[in-house]
Amino acid sequence: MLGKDINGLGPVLRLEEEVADALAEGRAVVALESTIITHGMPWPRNVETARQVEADIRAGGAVPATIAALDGVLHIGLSDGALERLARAEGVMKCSRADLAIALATGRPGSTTVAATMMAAHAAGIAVFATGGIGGVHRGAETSFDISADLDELARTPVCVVAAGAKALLDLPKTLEVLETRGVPVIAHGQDAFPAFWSRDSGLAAPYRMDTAEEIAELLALRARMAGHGGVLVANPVPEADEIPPAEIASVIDQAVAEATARGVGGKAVTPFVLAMIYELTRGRSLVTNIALVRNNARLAARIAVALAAREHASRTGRLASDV
Ligand code: PSU
Ligand code: MN
Repeated sequence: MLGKDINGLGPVLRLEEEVADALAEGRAVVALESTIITHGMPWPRNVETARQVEADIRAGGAVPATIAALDGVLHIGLSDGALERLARAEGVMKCSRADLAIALATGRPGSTTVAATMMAAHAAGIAVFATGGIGGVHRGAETSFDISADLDELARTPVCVVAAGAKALLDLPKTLEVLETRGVPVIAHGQDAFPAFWSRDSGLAAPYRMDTAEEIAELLALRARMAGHGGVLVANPVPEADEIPPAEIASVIDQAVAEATARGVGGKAVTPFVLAMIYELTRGRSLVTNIALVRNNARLAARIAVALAAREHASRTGRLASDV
């Protein structure tokens, strides 16, 4: 079925039937990105994780919608066969905002980053999105100007992104500064510190803290009424049992970033290169942590989407006086 023509993406948008039904009935839906599948994890752990994350969202009472560009169509929800094809494919385009139309126009397979997934989710009418970590301001950005388009997308597109903060391979203080400048609320879930992907504590305070999905849903409902509002970043720390403490991961990250610089790896290739290198250096432990944190984010995103759907239902049926 074709989606609504929001942002002009309507003609190329295809909502999987289950996703379309859930949206039409006002049930909870959680969007999922696909760059983590094609560029973030090795085969076959990538497809296993993608399936597991979808199952986690279902267990939380929401419908998963993994997003990718295939054959010139922007899919909102992938069949299991399409998911596996994407996970196995070589040469998939990593699509951020700048690349999405190219993948769609040429028919090349494209996986979506946080930025492109937000665009697609919003066009389809999905308000909540789970991922691993967002892109941000890279170390040395003062000379390289390498700042992920994820930050601009968070500023402009009204989707709630649930992530385990940002990877410590980025410059986290600068990332938080840019998010503030661009008007993006950053909320740590269940703790005061901004999490750093593999580690629970970046050593930086998050601007805000919320402890329940209901509180976050209330914020989203309120923000949805504000003109020109953009996204919200919910920073959810990796479960304690799965974290790699900052002291252990720091030297590995430094080594991987130094190697990327020495080999002249730049632009879109930086994050995949550094992630692969960290995987080697930690002998796979970084991947175990990565999988655990994505699943943890999927569970929280499902709770937020369920709380949001319940609120919207209540406001339609007039049960919440504040919403009438
Ligand atoms: N998290 C991972 N692996 C990834 C990414 C995040 O564990 O590959 C991806 C996300 O899709 C994110 C993107 O949006 O990296 C950021 O890339 P860039 O810095 O080029 O914008
Ligand atoms: Mn970049």
